[in-house]
Amino acid sequence: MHTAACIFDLDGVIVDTARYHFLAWKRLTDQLGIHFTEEDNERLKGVSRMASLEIILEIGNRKPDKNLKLEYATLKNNWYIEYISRMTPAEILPGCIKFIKELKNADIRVAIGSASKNTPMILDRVSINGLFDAVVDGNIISKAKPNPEVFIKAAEMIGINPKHCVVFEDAVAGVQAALNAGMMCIGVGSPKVLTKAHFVVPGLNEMNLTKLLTLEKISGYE
Ligand code: B16
Ligand code: MG
Repeated sequence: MHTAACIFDLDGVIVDTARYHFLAWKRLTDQLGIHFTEEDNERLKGVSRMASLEIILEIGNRKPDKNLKLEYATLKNNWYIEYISRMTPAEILPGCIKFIKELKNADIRVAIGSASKNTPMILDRVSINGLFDAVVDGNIISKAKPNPEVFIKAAEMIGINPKHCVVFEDAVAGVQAALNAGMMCIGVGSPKVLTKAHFVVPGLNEMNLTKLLTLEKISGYE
């Protein structure tokens, strides 16, 4: 096989929005008197908004009712939107556009597979909404990563068999989702964290087409 499509997670792979998620959650936890650290924030990567809130409430040993939970999630999201609405194209992570353009020139389809409901706004703020053949995000899917729905849906939308897709992911739950979809997965971040990924690179600036094809060969996915 020759890779026919690459599916990119958004937060942590294309843009570094993890710090904005942290700032917004931190504002909420400070208000609630819950001790929440950057280390705790690592557990929220790739996890949906409501599931993230559940983790935070567990850390703080709080059990609010459903309505209060929705109120907390809305508060956090409003603060998050305040931060991301100020994002600029300069915040696209290094090497990302160059690699995606190289893939497109080689006739490889590119898609977004993100848990975030704020994906359209982020793509718009950093001016890359026209770059992808398909965008699958938290507004379309109902099952959060590690469920493979987000990546399977992306493959479906671009008309490519999942086994010919490669996923780029920065979160443990996202790597597992890619594997559950039967796709090759290249982790973006630390190999100590993304232990289940087929390969791990520190960032997309370390990727190019030749390297992708070489990794594909080694993995046995070719
Ligand atoms: P929202 P990804 C994920 O995006 C983030 O990693 C995760 O921290 C966040 O909770 C989730 O999106 C939901 O985001 O509140 O904007 O809908 O990494 O899958 O692109
Ligand atoms: Mg991510």
